[in-house]
Amino acid sequence: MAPRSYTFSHAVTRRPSAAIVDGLRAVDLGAPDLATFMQHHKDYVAALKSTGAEVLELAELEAFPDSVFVEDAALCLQQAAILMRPGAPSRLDEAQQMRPVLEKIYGSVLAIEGPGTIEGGDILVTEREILVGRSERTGAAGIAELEAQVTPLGYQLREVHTPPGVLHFKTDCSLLDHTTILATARLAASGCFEGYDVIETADGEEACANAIRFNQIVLFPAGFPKTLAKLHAAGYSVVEIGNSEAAKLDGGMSCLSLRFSPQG
Ligand code: CIR
Repeated sequence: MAPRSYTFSHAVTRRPSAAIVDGLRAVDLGAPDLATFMQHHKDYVAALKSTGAEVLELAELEAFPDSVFVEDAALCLQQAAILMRPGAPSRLDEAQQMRPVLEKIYGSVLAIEGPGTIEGGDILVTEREILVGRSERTGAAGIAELEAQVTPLGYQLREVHTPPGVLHFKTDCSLLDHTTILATARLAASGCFEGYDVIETADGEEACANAIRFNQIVLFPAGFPKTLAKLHAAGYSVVEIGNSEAAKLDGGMSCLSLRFSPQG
């Protein structure tokens, strides 16, 4: 059977809007450039499509500066899509913007009702479990609500910790295959990947830990040669995508899509 954690028939993306200059960021490294962001986004969508997947490209949403980062608004599993409840107040209603899109695909959707919060960037689905990192955006109540929704679907959820000062759990890690995770040394040192094989990002290249395995390829941010060499040496087929503009808003490869193979 095809691995459900990295085999996808579909993806959803949303075009960046001019409002990205108002996107949230931990450190101000300057405003992202829309034209460059759009080019990177185009390359990203083309890479997803190159695997044979169907990509639904949603129109930009000026009212939500961070809405290009669609991953935070929902968790898409084979059997169900679950709308998240983002912890950033300016992003809370992004989940409702995603509702009609996912209802059309899945027929109906589940939702985190609150009061807790949880963002997709803190959720790593592997072949054997769902890891959720507690963070500034994702708290115990949100995680408990998600657990109550995914347990009946046959998933095991494990709560872990996003490192302090790191936006999301997946800022620091990615799934590469059934048993292999790409992670920063600081996250791997927490012991949360016991039982997995870990490829650590090279020293000074922590910012490339957020990649995605999507069907036969790994989408990986451009500009991290030492870690790229490690992935090549391990036999992965890597496609580099420019990420300079998304990175100014603490975004990376996973944030830019929802990935799924819905099964009715
Ligand atoms: C935010 O702070 O919410 C956005 N500027 C970045 C979101 C990145 N999303 C992700 O890691 N899943």
